[in-house]
Amino acid sequence: MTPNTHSLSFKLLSVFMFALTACSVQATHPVSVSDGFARATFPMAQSAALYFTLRNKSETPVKLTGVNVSNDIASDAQIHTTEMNNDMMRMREVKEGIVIAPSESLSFAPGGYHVMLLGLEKGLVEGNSVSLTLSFDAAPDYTVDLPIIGMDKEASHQHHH
Ligand SMILES: [Cu+2]
Repeated sequence: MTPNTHSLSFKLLSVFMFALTACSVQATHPVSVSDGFARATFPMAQSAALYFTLRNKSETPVKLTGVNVSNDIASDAQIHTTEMNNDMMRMREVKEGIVIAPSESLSFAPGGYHVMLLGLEKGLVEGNSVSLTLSFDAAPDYTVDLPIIGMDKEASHQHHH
């Protein structure tokens, strides 16, 4: 190893160590999460939807394999997609996961992909937040806090499961 490459790798190592100690794993994670939110629900609501945008910053595909919330928020969290089926909007659980291509974004938004919370312990209250953990095939888990914003009164379509 020449002195030059040695000092370069030492620098890279220092940067890596700094990232590890100064921040959490999120700084070096191949996926970033932005624009996340949940809608407030009625107090007795059984389900709620979470939305966010994922971006794969790496040069290899990354697959979102699962989602999880703590049991004191909901008994289950699932990846859902919304499909038109004979003029009916239907939601389907995406058990196979979703691949995000390199440098691509994946939006979870009303009318499309969303994370569905099932068996809500209590309604989601505006101003609070939901801690959601995302799991990937080739990257560590990523936990993100999603703010709960006001109910969407006009577009409020109830989810039936
Ligand atoms: Cu759903």
